[in-house]
Amino acid sequence: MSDPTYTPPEVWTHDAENGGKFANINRPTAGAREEKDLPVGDHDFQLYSLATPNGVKASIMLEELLEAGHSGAEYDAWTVNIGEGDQFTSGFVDLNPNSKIPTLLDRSGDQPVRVFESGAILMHLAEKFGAFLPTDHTRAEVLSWLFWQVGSAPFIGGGFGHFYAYAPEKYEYPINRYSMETKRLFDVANQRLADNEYLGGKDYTVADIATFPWLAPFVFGGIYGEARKFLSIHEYTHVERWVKQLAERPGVRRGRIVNKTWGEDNEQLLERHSPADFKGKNI
Ligand SMILES: N[C@@H](CCC(=O)N[C@@H](CS)C(=O)NCC(=O)O)C(=O)O
Repeated sequence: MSDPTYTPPEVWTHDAENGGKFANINRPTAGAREEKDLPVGDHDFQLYSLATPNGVKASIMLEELLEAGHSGAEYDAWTVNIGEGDQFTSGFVDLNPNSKIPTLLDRSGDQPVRVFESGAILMHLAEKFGAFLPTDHTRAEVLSWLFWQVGSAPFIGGGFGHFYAYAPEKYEYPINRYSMETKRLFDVANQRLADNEYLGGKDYTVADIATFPWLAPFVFGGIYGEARKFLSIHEYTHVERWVKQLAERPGVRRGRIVNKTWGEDNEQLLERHSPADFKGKNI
């Protein structure tokens, strides 16, 4: 049991036995814990990821680029099992000192380039291929929504999801705080999508690619237990319209299962190296 009268000590120390879902991998330090290289395939783009909401932003973007005819966006996608600590190998940390998926290695230019942070990956690919990020006066609006998403995801995942679904006990205060914030964020998107087909305006952009993976699981259910009901997600009808519309896109359908290691067999794709890997999958 947690102590409701807890008074923080003068200096915080790490308690590895706190019982939280990720207590075994969480530590207050950065850096590699194990010497191990990453696998590398044939394509210019190497994606190291897992099909979490942050992870599929990158695979959806790559599949959307391919769908739009940018054949140079062919990529190898490798599963990083974050529950087993793959993000703390020396190879991964060399690409991402923050030890989080998704992480991209771009070998298409003179020098290999590492890109970490999902928002940076989306911008890097959008600029490289000249797609899904306008260059006219609407660019700032799209970037505003992209950064809104990246900045607000921790309140939904690390805040609401953690305390509602993952914490070892239910604590009323953080659940109230992050439920309110998650609903407020849904309302922001709902009001925007009431008057606009897409978050950035009239075109589908990186802002939609970043936001869809976080909002869709609440609309369809299947994230954080009964969160859909608990947060009355059915109230956000414009978000629901937009989620259902985007879920039909072939690039979204493929990207969502890349590096998926759970669910039905025909909805998992542990590694992706070519379009043929989707054969027989339920997409
Ligand atoms: N701000 C980062 C967040 C990425 C992130 O939180 N990734 C999670 C999975 S969704 C992760 O790798 N967690 C592993 C860990 O915390 O050790 C981004 O947008 O790329």
